[in-house]
Amino acid sequence: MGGVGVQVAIALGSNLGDREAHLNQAVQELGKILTDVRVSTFINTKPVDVLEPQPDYLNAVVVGNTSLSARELLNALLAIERAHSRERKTAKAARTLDLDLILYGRETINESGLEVPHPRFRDRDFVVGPLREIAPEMLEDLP
Ligand code: PH2
Ligand code: MG
Ligand code: MG
Repeated sequence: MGGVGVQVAIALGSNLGDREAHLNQAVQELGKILTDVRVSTFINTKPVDVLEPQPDYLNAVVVGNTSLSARELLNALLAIERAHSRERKTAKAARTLDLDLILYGRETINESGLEVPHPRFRDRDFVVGPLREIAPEMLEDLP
């Protein structure tokens, strides 16, 4: 760990446009708000739990430390999504870039739009796999 602030895990996903460019740019942008950044391998995954046929996703996880509050971090993630022309027409629709806050230290937060640990991440191999690759210790002793 080391560094200042709280260690956080963020899941990245893209299944529209140049998926790799979206993820690479998101990693760069996350580098401005996190220190001690670790980036997983980018993995191609079949869509899970979606409502209509969709292209495959490119998924990854980024871990780092931040001095932002959870709400400030969430707002920063939403701003990065918007900068990638993310549209929110329907839930779970295909998207250029999805940035989900998975873990904020060991805190449990249940506020509108802000739930950590992310309520479904343990069932999502495309999050657990990359997180285990770069920060297996974060998967231990979770709330
Ligand atoms: N995200 C979803 C729904 N389904 N499936 C995969 N493979 N990857 C994702 O990132 C993903 C998904 C909603 O955010
Ligand atoms: Mg998501
Ligand atoms: Mg999301």
